[in-house]
Amino acid sequence: MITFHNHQHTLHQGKLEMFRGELVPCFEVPARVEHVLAEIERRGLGPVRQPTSFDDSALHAIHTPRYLDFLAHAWDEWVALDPANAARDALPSLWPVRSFRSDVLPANFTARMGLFSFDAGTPLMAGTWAAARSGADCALSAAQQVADGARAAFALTRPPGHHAGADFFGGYCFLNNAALAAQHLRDRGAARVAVLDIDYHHGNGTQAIFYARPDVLFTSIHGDPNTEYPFYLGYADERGEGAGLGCNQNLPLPRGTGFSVWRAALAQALQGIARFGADALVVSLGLDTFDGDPVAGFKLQSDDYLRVGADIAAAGLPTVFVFEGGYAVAEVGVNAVNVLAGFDNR
Ligand code: SP5
Ligand code: ZN
Repeated sequence: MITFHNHQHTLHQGKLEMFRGELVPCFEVPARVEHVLAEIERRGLGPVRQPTSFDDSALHAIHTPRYLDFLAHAWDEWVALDPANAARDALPSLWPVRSFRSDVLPANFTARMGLFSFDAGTPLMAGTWAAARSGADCALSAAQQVADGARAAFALTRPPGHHAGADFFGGYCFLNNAALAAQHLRDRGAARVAVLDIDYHHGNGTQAIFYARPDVLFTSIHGDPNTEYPFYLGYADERGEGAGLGCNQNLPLPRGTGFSVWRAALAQALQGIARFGADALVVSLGLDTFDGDPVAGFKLQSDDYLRVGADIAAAGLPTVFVFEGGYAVAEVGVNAVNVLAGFDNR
């Protein structure tokens, strides 16, 4: 399988995130991608290439103009607020919840940080835009490869993407790489595309982006939002709306779930994808379902990921894999490559 590696990912390197009233070291670190890359090379998974550059129009197919404009200039505005800000990451500290206006774009930068985000766990820094923009190119390059006839391709990038919506960041995500890949497959001729999200956390951004769309199925296996991040979306009764009704499938599972139950949910998700009649598949490949993950609660073991890849391959669809979460840093390379090799070797 070919991998598109984001050579600019190290430009995004958060210092601290808010957790239970304290700023703690970021879980989403550059070493995650370095471990996956090393394992790809060690196992001889296939060629590793730099992405090609895609036009901004691909971003505009998924994200709003005012959000993209905000992201591209956020760092400069943060430093303009106070020159001392150059030494610290930008984090939002207030949000327009119900009864506040979100139609007015405030001139104040702090107000715009809150308008375009949903948590205080996602620091933004000088290189965030460059890293995320190059990550979008990786996702689009992988989708292009599959549109051109490859059986599969892997976008190895960070920051991840599935929590980012049309106009908000959060959950360590800024641009929704999986959504960009799915839309690109649509634009290059796939009539129906399925997104299978197997990150531990519900892909609220991807779900929201495609919620009213009949041409993109979103299906996700994740920790029950009643107890697990991102909490406010991901329940089983969210089935899509309007023309997209029936094109959203959530399979929440309790914290502590092990592989046999998780695998049955995967079979259910793959049945939904077959029923939908997808021509192509995008997998949001989070590895935070691993037993040893520090921010999540499922119990998958490293060997299980070989079977995950083989089960996904059995769907028989051209497939774009997009790297998402997975914070057991030392094991994330083996776990990710097990999925990809399990897919390739089926
Ligand atoms: C892409 C992705 O996986 N984003 C996940 C974002 C989760 N952020 C909040 C995690 C909550 C932190 N819990 C820390 C537990 C420390 N023992
Ligand atoms: Zn996650």
